[in-house]
Amino acid sequence: MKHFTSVQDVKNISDLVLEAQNIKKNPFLHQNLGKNKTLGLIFFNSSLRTRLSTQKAAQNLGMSVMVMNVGQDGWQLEFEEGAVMNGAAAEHAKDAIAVMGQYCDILGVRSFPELKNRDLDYSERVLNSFIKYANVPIVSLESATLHPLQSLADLITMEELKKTACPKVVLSWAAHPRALPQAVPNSFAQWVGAGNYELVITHPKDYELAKEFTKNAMIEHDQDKALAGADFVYAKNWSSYSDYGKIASQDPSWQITSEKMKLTNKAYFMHCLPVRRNVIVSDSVIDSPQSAVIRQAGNRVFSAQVVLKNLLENN
Ligand code: SN0
Repeated sequence: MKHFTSVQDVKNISDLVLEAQNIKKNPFLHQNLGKNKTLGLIFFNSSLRTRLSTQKAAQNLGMSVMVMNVGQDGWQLEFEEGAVMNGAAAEHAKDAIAVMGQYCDILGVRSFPELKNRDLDYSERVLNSFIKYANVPIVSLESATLHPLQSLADLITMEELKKTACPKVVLSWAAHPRALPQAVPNSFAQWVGAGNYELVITHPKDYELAKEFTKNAMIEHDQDKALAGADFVYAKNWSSYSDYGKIASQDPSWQITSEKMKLTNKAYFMHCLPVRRNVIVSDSVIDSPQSAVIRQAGNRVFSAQVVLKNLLENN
């Protein structure tokens, strides 16, 4: 593994999940692997779980960590090649990123999409600038289109909880007051689609995700039909991909409630968090014993740790 930005950077998903499970059993086994190595975590956007879990994972490997909120504390960066920099941006990304690479052995970066220009967001300009200019391994901490550390933690969680060899996993859209990225659902569909699961995605019309990520999924617009017999229900809002970045529906009936969970095979409820309670999911579901959200968040440490371990060993 040279960088970690999508499932495509992983040779064998089940081996990686198994290795993460072994790390979970013995998190301090490799506490000297990262000695004298520095991880830089660069945030263009807010974070709670990603920041803390990745920091903890690095500490478990003996690394030291530097965190910077470039969105707030840094110079405004220019990403355009050849720009005449007489505007608001004080520094070109290629200079700033090359400098960060001088201080760090691995860099993690979070850069959400702007949800205005689809081609620009899906070109992953910020993430790819880090890969191009940092000269060190790059870990995506959620890019414009994908959130691989979350998806890996989701797979670790489902492998812990599954009761059958090939569980039915339902990714359900739910309404939200704001326009959110497609990164979490794209990434979840990509990872689950590559594993041993039956994946069904349910959403209102006009919420189709980019086909490149959902090719191994069945799309079912009737949420009740989709939920029937599910072993895992993964709720998430996303904004429209076709009418890019827009909210196409505010229909509250997509909320995951106890009634809907009754249609499933005593499914576990999953969400990446942060979640809008009683909008995306009712308190009765997220506070029930079937809720896996805290376990998922806990597994973020081992998802980050297995990735950092591999990057330290191979670079
Ligand atoms: C982000 C998203 O990609 O949907 C991060 C999830 C890990 N979520 C949000 O921005 C939620 C913001 C809100 O107002 O609920």
